[in-house]
Amino acid sequence: MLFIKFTFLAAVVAGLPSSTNLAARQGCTSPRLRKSWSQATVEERLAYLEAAVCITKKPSRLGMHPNATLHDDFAYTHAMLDFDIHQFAGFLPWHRYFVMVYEKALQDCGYKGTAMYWDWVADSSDPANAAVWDPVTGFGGNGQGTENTGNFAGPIQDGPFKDFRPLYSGTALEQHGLCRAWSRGNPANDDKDLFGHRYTPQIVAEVLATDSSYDAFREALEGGPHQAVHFGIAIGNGRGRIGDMVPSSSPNDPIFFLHHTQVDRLWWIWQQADESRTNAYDGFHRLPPNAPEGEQGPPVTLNDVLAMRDLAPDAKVLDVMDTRNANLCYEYPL
Ligand SMILES: *[C@@H]1O[C@H](CO)[C@@H](O)[C@H](O)[C@H]1NC(C)=O
Ligand SMILES: [Cu+2]
Repeated sequence: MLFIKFTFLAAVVAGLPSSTNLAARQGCTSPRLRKSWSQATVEERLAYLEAAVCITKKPSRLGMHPNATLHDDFAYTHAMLDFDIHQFAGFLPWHRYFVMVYEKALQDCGYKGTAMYWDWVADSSDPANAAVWDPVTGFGGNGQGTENTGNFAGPIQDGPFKDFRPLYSGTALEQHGLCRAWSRGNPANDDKDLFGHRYTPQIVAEVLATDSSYDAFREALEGGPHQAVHFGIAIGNGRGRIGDMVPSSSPNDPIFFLHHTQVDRLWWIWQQADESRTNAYDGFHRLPPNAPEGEQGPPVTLNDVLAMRDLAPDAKVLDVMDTRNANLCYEYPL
């Protein structure tokens, strides 16, 4: 406990002093506002969707397989790095950078706006009827049936991604129709309804109230509401076949990026609560699964690398801590 406290302080002290934060902000005079999907205009939503479809048709940057598109690159990179980007401190900065890389890809497809978020907290009492699932101004709805074989079941039936066929399941080749299996797909699971009961305003307020350390907040968010949304969209009927939002190739489903922009927003809100949280970063690296039980990896630092393989240049944790710096330069509505 004492050690955790110490590394928390050390991480804060090792961070740039706030005068340096101010200098880094000089290249960002008018940060762009990332909107909630349901608050955006129809024109803004359609422009986003058009660019998101464009990404599913562009050639791959990685060149892993002749069938791969740029969208597949996102799923593959995320799946390759699975162990290095989840269940430890690096989860939040890595996904912040990943959303940024996707936002740039949208803009390369002619989109003039920013990443948008699905505010699943606001929709938690009735997630199945959220605006994000609209067949025309959204991402289409639930999958149906068990048509796909292999790991997936329930290809989606409507929306702009109806004909999109993601190439990967994890890092394995398994081209399939994009699948969703909402948790209420099973009559026995009706009470779960996309697991909305696990990301209510009360639950998320408790997560945001975590003030013991950065990593305690990260764990509460990642293992709580973040995970519940993935499962709610794709854990389905519990017969061993699932939708795309659950395996490590979860970026297969374009809704992934709205989900993770919301996760990023919650971290941003947590950071806003106290100036010292801008560079608050602590916790430990993971050790490989075969490491002796109870052993921890080395402490994380703000100089840790955020790897993007061949999708985009690597970054450092410090590069993405402050969304008001010149690289990121965005905000959320408070
Ligand atoms: C690649 O696409 C072709 C044409 O759609 C398809 O027949 C083939 O099975 C795909 N390959 C893989 C590995 O999915
Ligand atoms: Cu992830």
